[in-house]
Amino acid sequence: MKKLLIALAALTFAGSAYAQDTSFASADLDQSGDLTFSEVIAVLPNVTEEAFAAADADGNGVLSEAEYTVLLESSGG
Ligand SMILES: [Ca+2]
Ligand SMILES: [Ca+2]
Repeated sequence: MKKLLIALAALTFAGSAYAQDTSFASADLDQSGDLTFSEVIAVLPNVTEEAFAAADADGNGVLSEAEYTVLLESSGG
């Protein structure tokens, strides 16, 4: 029974680590109002440079909140 509780606690811990805050505000570390590639991969490590460039609709090299929202949706949340 004790082993089961430890396993459950470990699962709960893994679950909270997975549920990372990917909101625009928390991703924008320097609060510049847009996200650089390094800011994006800090919260979404699976995003490639290609995916970042594809989400950058106006091609200015950074993602606005609207562009980031599109990226979040296309990367499956
Ligand atoms: Ca920023
Ligand atoms: Ca942009």
